[in-house]
Amino acid sequence: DSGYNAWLSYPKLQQGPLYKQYAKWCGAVSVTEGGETIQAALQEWTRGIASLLDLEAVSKPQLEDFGVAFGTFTGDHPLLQGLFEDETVQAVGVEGFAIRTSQSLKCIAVGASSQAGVLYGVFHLLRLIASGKDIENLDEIVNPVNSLRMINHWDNFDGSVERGYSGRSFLYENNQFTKDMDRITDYARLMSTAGINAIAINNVNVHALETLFISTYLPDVARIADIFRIYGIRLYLCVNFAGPMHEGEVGTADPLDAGVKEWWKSRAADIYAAIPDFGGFVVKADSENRPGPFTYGRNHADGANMLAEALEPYGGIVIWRCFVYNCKQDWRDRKTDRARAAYDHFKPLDGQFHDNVILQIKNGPMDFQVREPVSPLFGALERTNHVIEFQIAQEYTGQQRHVCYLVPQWKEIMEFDTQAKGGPAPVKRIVDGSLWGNRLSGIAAVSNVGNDRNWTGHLLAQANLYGFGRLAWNPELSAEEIAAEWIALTFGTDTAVAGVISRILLDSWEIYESYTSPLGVGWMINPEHHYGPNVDGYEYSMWGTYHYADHQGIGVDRTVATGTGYSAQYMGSNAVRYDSLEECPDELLLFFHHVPYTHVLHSGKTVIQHIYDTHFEGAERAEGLLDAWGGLKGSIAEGLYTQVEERLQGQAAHAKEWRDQINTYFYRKSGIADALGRTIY
Ligand code: BDP
Repeated sequence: DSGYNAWLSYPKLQQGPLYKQYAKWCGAVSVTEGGETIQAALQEWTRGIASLLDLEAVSKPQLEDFGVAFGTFTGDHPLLQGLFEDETVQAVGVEGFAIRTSQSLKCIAVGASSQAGVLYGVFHLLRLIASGKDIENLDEIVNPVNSLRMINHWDNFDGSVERGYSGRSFLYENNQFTKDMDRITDYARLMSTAGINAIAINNVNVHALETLFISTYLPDVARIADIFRIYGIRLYLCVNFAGPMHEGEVGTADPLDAGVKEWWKSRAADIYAAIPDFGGFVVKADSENRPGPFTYGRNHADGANMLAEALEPYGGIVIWRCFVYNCKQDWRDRKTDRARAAYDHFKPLDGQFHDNVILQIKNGPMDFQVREPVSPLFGALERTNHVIEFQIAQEYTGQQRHVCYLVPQWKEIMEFDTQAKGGPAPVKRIVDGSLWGNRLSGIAAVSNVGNDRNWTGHLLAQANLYGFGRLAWNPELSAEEIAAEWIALTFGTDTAVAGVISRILLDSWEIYESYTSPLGVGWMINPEHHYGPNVDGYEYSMWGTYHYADHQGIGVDRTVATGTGYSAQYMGSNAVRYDSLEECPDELLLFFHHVPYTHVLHSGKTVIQHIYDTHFEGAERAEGLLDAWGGLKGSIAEGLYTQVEERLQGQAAHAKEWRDQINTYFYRKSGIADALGRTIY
């Protein structure tokens, strides 16, 4: 009841025709290959079947009657050899799988090119069963669309988690690595069954002791990598660009210095001796007070390429973050614009990065707000590997005290047509590498897990973690489909229960947006911890996150004629649309334009009335989420029910706080009364 098993809960299925069908096929399983990943797949299968069907899946070398068989194509399984013809084998990529029901052979077979593919395929079959799908006629080839499907931990060695909302780290405590390898194993199971194949285990802000992860603490890192490997996951580390200086060995971190290059090369040699399949480095440089190549008058390509050379002999990669901006800007200067920064820094360097460098670009130009336009770097980088970065951790979207199912937001971003290369060029086709033919590509996201028993604090935030993995695997899945999968795997197949939870999830982003910062302007949160309303929290600070509200109007002028010119970083009609007050979509109006409160939106409402209406409605709808959940009492496990109920109670109350602060602020600034005469203080 704690939620610990998450989407590996395998809720018991009801008796009935489908149950009979499953029981017929799942009573026996045949696996002939050794290897720890295959064995992990077998374990997952027997565990799943035992729980879903209350059935012991008897493992035998050869099936005598109906059963399931799985393994790699090059393994020695006679059934698999006979069942999958060459054409199928060739169509299955390195991490993909084929799954087929053969009535004549009385077998459901899962075949793959790699052991990891087998694991993905086995879980696919478990998911079909848990979701109540027919398995009599399966015939599918499934390959992941994105090659890198990555989770970034922001865990610190002291056990804290930067922007962590689910307790503390389960990787470290008191500057020591965890000894709880069972939890690491369960974590790896969760990640791989969601489709994740890469995890960076430490914070992008690398502190002094964490610089030793690539030296002193390598044996500890290797122990985690050993577990990840079983589940098809490569381990990555965040490194400090000034690493060579921290240990006092080299007096500089200049990327063109021979001593610095040597230092990184010898670190790489040590790492690969300990972890032969080490993924590579993730780097935050010259950003928010982190060291970087700028100190030495070098650029980001110099910095990234130097590290790339060190990793190249081993097939390692450098993931270099584009979250680079001036966090000490003068707030009185209306021409400086943080939104411009990533493009201004990295577009001129396009084509200068080595083949084993990937740029990691946050989905929007600012910082994971509830609403932002898509980063204009997508589409603009023609000759550089890059991935998109999402934030599963709900830093700005309710910190896992509010429910905010982010898959719809990510979907919208992935579908955005950048118009690159003459278009259509949706972000999903850029990050999967197909538009520009990138060798390396994919999706990364900041993790939302911690040592809370249910991993994510808010039970419903598990849907974001699962959903991220699934979307990275296949961006064509809809937010509804992903929610349905997660609900079935977590709560079972009761359609009434599923209907309620699905509605809560699917409405939640819109609801959260409606009672927080309006019309794409963002922020309005308390400085530092970023929770709760504070309209002017960052207004006169140096972080570059402004709304410019005065008694006449609000919004950031990012137009070409009178503003920061940010709108011109987009291509084609996107640039025109965002730049134009008439055409700019309502939900992004205040991101691009400074307007009077009386400006009329496409919706027909004035800006001020929109603010009032959405905030009244939002708080009411937050209350409605609690009511909806209340209807599930008695239909789902008590422990799961109460933990969500508590969070939804908190959300409903907090939404009112948001409503009142935002509405009051703008009522006082504008002096314009609510057209519906509701009380605003
Ligand atoms: C911001 C967080 C900060 C991170 C930074 C980053 O507030 O804690 O270090 O992003 O992505 O959202 O590097």
